[in-house]
Amino acid sequence: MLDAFAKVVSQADSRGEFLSTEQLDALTRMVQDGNKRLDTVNRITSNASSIVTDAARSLFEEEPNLIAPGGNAYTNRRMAACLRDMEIILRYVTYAVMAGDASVLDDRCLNGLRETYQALGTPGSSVAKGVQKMKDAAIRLANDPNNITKGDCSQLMSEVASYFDRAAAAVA
Ligand code: PEB
Repeated sequence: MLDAFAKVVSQADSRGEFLSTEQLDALTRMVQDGNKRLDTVNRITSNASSIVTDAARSLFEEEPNLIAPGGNAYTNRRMAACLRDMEIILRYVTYAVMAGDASVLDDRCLNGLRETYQALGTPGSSVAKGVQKMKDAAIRLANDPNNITKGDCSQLMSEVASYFDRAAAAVA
């Protein structure tokens, strides 16, 4: 598990070189925008349960077969497992945003997830759709200009989006 700082250190060390100006500049920008990152993680974290349940409701509206008898989220046990999975994925996305690096998400959450869903007979494409719905809600929340110092968050928002896209692509 790496963060943006450890990542460049390890890359430079593997070449036996000092940190490059480009690497230093990128990290400087990350530090300068640090409050935006912390606010984003805070907003997503403190709204996690509604992000999960709203996305799940919307998914089941679009794919009612999932909650019909015989569906992959039918019975309370499977429904609970489904909501839990979405929460786990969202939690690892917030870790990746905090770290500024996808490796925690890759190593601890996404690695082998597709195979797990295949073995369980859980439709990965539906999980991916749920993840995309969480992405839309998370970006809407994080990018809300109300009650916060206004600034350009476009780069950070595309980074946040990329972690959700990565999770969706890993299971679709
Ligand atoms: C991944 N999910 C399930 C299981 C595992 C995971 C390992 C099997 C064990 C169990 O049931 O607890 N666990 C989960 C995860 C990590 C982890 C992400 C990462 C660290 O450790 N069903 C649907 C939807 C979807 C869904 C499409 C969006 O209809 C999920 C939610 N996951 C789902 C369901 C089960 C499951 C298990 C329903 C139970 C499957 C079953 O027992 O039939």
